[in-house]
Amino acid sequence: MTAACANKEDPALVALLAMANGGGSTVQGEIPVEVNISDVTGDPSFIFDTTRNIGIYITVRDPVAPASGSLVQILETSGSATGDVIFQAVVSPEGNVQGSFTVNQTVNQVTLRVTIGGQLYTWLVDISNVEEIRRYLLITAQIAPITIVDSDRDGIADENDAYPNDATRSAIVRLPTDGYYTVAYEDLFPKQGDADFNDYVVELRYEEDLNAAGKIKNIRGYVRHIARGAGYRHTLQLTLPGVSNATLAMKRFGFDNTTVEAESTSVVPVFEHVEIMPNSGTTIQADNSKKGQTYKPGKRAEFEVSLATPVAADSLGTMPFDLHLNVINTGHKIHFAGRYFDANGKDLYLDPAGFPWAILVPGTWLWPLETQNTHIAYPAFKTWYESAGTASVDWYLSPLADKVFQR
Ligand SMILES: [Ca+2]
Ligand SMILES: [Ca+2]
Repeated sequence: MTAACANKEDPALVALLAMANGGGSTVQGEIPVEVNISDVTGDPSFIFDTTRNIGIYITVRDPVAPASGSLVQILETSGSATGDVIFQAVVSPEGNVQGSFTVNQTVNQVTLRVTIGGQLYTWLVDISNVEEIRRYLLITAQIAPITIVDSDRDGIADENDAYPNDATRSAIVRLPTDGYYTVAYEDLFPKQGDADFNDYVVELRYEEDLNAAGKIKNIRGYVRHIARGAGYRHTLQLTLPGVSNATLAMKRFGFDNTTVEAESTSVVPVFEHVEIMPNSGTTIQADNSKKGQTYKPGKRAEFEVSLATPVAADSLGTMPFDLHLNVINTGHKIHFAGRYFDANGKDLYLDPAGFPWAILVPGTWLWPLETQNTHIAYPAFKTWYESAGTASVDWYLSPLADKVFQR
């Protein structure tokens, strides 16, 4: 953490304490809880990230003991009443939960929901500039033991367990929570590209299965090749750092979207440079990057990685993990920035002007037409990166219609 870190004031605290004393309706229980908030804020270095990972450290205790069995959840509400669970874990015997979750940079607020002794407590958490949510919840009364229905005895009640009969998994986290990410590469690395970000484009979403401790047990990926505005040929590869002996189930579909062309299951001793999409000369029927061209979707793949040992989400990095382009013609691999550095600490995947060769954009992004620089096609793009990601955070939603490929 940087020296600039500071505790973040949270108006929800005041509201909570008021409600714990009998007012309001958010606290749906009778168990009084005191909250110590020490969220960590900071100013993370900007590397063109449109998502971020936020750490979560929660301790739940009653006056005499850790409050074992308490369930901690993070929900991305986005205005909906219930919201999507983006993190879930039961506290350890010591009363602790430690983990992380991923949100788009445009998300400024999440819901922290803690179930203590069968009672539900919710807090809205302002996550602007927050890198870690750190909260100490002290229950100021004795809790009467309650019985929960937990068929697989993983500590997560059936009603909150996405896999009520599988003790190795308890939650499904969808990334993004709605729709897809668009992942786009410039393929001339190490030469600077023309920044049209249409050389190789896929749409992608992941699903993570979390175990009761909030660690990732399985990862499913859904990928479709959607543009190739380039002369080169490529394959798409995935590295999951530190993951060994995982089981990979891969299914590849034809252009009709439904015919299974290949299916395999294998144990991957070291999960490095695992091929997700084969030669790009075989996976798309049109380059989908010229003005007036009709969009023709390419082939897609679905895969599931079952980890031999669950891992903490932050060990895999930000979205889209280490998904990288292998350029067949040049022999170069092109990674997202922020992952590989030389001996002097210089990022190997930022060009001399500080630009990456790979970007991830939430949603169905319209990539620039051939030779149309992203700066021109997206007028707010420059504002975004010149402000180190603090202004025009949703720059990708406002293209100039005649400068981007219309799908
Ligand atoms: Ca369970
Ligand atoms: Ca379960």
